[in-house]
Amino acid sequence: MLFGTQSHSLGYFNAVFPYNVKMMKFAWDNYKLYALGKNELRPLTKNGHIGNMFGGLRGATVIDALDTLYIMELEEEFQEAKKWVEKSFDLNVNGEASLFEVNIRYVGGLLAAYYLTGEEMFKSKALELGEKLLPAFNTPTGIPRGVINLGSGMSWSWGWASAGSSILAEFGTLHLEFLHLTELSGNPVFTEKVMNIRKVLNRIEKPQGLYPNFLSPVTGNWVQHHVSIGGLGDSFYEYLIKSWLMSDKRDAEAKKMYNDALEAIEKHLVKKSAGGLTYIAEWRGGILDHKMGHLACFSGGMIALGAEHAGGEQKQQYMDLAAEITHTCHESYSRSDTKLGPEAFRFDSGTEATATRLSERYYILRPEVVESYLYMWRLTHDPKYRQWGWEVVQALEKHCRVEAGYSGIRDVYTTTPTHDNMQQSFFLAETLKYLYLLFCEDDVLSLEDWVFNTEAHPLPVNHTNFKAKASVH
Ligand code: DMJ
Repeated sequence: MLFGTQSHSLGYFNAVFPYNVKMMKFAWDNYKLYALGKNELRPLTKNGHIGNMFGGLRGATVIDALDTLYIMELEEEFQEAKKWVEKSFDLNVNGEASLFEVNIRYVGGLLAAYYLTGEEMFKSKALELGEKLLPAFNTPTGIPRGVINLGSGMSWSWGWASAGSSILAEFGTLHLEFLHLTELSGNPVFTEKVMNIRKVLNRIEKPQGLYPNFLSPVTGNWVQHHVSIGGLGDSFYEYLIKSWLMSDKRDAEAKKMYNDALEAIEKHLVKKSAGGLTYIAEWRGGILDHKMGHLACFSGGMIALGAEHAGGEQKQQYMDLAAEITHTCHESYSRSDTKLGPEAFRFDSGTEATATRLSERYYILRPEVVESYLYMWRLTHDPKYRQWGWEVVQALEKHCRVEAGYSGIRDVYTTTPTHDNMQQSFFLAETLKYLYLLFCEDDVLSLEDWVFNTEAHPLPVNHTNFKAKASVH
């Protein structure tokens, strides 16, 4: 166990370190006080939010917070969360769940809690939940549908997804967790399901080498040619490079798919603005949309992580690209009045790294920009990444902290923002965890031994075999 046996040696900014822990405690204490057992806290009205993504499952914030509480050594709070999972987390539910969200938050959170603590209870709940996701794969191609009823096993596609299609970022973001489910259960079915997804993707022709975001689970053909490294596409690319890393660099197929995809992205989507900012545009049937979503800002970190393992000149080329994209994402923050970034920013009609539409000015406590700061810090040790992380901490305290927790804001371009009354569970899983790790020594959840799933839940690298109980260091 971590508690009581060690203390983290502090890095560069000693002051920030305990500060981040206090932020986590504040977020957790208020969730516990007003919303324990609901999925998320509404910090203005001081009540809980259930939402419609988790199919009747409750406690998204508890499961998402477990590993962050643990690594921050908030022992009492970790025990409270653990007790809730043990006594109150009910898996016998009925309702429409997002396969993707349940996998990344609940399965990922439970697996990470198991690997960090060795507590069997987390493992058995992860396996039980994993089993409930399997019927979503009963389609002609084996590409899962996006929505599943966890009680009946019925599954269907999102109403908004064109022509009954499945979403690349959703069916492409199961691999890490499903490999661990097989490892822990001895049941090959989980690995078979995700390897089949890979087979379908390898077989199908890619326009200009790019992966469109919508695929039919019936025919196995692309439904629409919209390509994005932001929403709808994002974590598919992330899971390719992380699958290779998690396999201790043995899964050569994943590495090749990642390299090929990144090459196509670089060729067709990476652009430079008149003001010299590098960004990744979206692609609609060959036409570029000069827009980057906040979600796309994870890519600085991903490209740096991949560059680390690229050979020769490519390593520097990708490291430069990663640094430029992270810089652009930082600009999207520093050009706002709150120093927090908008949901999407554009590079057209004289605009650079700024939201132009009212509907894109909000910030919902998302982690992607600080996620890239963490990877860039770990891989370059350029102190500016810690400085930028500290700016985010200050901005969160100033604009998002309210009496009973942290809230998203509706407009990053005003210093008197309106709050959206929602403390997202990923704020505790990701934003606060990445900010904390940014100020830790590199051996706390080292990048050699752990990969973070897309909700920042750490999963161990398969150095020899997964069974060896992992330790945080
Ligand atoms: C999280 O649930 C995950 O990071 C996911 O990959 C994207 N959306 C949110 C955070 O913004």
